[in-house]
Amino acid sequence: MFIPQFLHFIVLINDTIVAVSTPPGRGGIGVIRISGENSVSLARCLFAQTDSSLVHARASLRNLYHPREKFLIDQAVVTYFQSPQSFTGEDVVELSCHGSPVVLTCLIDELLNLGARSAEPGEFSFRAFINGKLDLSQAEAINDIIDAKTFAGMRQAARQISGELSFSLFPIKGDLLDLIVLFESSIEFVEDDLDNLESLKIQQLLSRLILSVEAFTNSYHTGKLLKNGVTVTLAGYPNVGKSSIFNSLLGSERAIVTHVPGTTRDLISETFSLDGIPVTLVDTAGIRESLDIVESLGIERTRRAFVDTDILLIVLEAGKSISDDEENLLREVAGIPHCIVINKIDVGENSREICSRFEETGNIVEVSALTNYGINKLKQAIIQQVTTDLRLSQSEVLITNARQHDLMRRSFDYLRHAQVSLTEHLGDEIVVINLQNALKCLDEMTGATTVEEMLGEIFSKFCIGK
Ligand SMILES: Nc1nc2c(ncn2[C@@H]2O[C@H](COP(=O)(O)OP(=O)(O)OP(=O)(O)O)[C@@H](O)[C@H]2O)c(=O)[nH]1
Ligand SMILES: [Mg+2]
Repeated sequence: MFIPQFLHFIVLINDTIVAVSTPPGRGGIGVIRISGENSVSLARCLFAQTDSSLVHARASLRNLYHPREKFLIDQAVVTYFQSPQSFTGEDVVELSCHGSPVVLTCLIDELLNLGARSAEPGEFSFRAFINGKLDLSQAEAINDIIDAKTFAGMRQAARQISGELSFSLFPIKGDLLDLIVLFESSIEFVEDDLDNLESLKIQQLLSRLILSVEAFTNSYHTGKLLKNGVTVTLAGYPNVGKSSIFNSLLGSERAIVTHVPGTTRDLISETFSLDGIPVTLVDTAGIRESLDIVESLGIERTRRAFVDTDILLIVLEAGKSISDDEENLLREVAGIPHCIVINKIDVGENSREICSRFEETGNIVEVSALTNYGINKLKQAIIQQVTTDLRLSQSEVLITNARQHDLMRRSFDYLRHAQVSLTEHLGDEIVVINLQNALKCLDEMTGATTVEEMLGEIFSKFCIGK
């Protein structure tokens, strides 16, 4: 029978799986994880016959032997977790060996010979989900914490692993369920028509629910930011000091700086962390009319970089008025969130023209890349541009992936439809269908109701051994 890739491990859930859970290569320790009903008997094939039996949640130092040829392979700390008190909910044995690829490969080969199967990517977490040890948002957060690029991203993922997202959804789902029951009973028992007071209460409850779901939906902006970060691109006329600012922000002499206009020809990008947010900073070729073929190609790339950026830092030079080229650039990027950076403030005054021109928007920062004056202020301006309320990331549980966001947004839409149907008296049946759909979306967030195809997609993104 042909089994689609994503259903492979769903079908073969009863066998015992094995994988190396630590990264490839040499290291202090390499961990082999075995999960399934034969875990203990498989592990015991590696022990000396006289070795004592495994005790739940106790680590013990053991010699591991080749099962057929009986030579010693390694000494390892062996830990056993008895079903259901394990990560996967099944019997799990972990062999913490020396981190040698040869040792690990030899042991894995022998465990496979003895009848274990190589785990698929994410299969340990999938089994934990199937056995009720984790809900879907917790399982996704395991991947997030492994992939976390920043401290803030790690904190968010840790909160989701502990189940905070699911926990925050409970009251919303509870209220939604109450509403559904109320409407269903009013449909079933016509004489139980809702009186005015009850109608008002329902309207209020529905408005509250909409606000809560909307807040979750909107939190994706910050959640995505903490997880994936932002792209910040420097733009401006040649020689205004873009590469110098690039280096100052990074705190390293990454880009070449000279007094020759047109020094930077290609895009240069580096990633750094700004208050816990991963920032990809891009230096570009200065924009001007150029007959030089290399410079023109660089300018073309600069323009393409504008499309992919989240924020532009438009660099102007202190003491100079805005040139025609700069006017064109300002027009070109008018729709992109940006911040005006006046560089070389050590040698020139910020011109009155620039001050009055950008006074309204307020996003001007004066810096000197030469002396580092104003660079911290520029960092703050970037953060402010990125998110108006970073405190949110510290105090709230956020939606951090596209799947969760899509479900939240759909739930929000259904609730709004329910509200409109209610105010326009389109009938209780229509209201209740919308409420049920809204609840279904929230259930899918944690995997209470999820199609198999979706499960395959989520878990296949995990690495092997997780
Ligand atoms: N006095 C002063 N000079 C600066 C400052 N920032 C940069 N410069 C000088 O300005 C010149 C150009 O600097 P770059 O950083 O290469 O300018 P750029 O905008 O990257 O130039 P292109 O790559 O040609 O587009 C260099 O000689 C820098 O030393 C500053 O804040 N003050
Ligand atoms: Mg440059």
